[in-house]
Amino acid sequence: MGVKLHRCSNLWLKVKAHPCWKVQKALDDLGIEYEVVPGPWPSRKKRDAVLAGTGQTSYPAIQFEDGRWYREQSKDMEHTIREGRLMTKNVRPANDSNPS
Ligand SMILES: N[C@@H](CCC(=O)N[C@@H](CS)C(=O)NCC(=O)O)C(=O)O
Repeated sequence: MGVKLHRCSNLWLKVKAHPCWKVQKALDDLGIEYEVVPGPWPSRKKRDAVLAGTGQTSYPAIQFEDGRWYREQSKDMEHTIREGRLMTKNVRPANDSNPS
């Protein structure tokens, strides 16, 4: 199934300057399988999932299959994806004291 792309619901806005599209296009270009999870727009208050996962309310954000999340500025996320480093973002920190 791949990763989940949590993004805004303006799915029609496909221009480079649009943060969500920038990241979605990079996933497309790299052939990374993903599921789009459109969030509520514009209400930040209803963004419970992305807030719980990333500690903030902006999109886009990526959720890995094991439930971990990745969120940076969209331009940095794009670079990460295009450089083939997306999966390196799904590494549990060395000091994580709650392994499962
Ligand atoms: N500088 C941020 C901007 C992110 C951003 O504005 N995302 C939009 C969706 S495309 C959003 O969540 N806007 C509404 C909000 O911030 O509540 C980035 O590039 O990641």
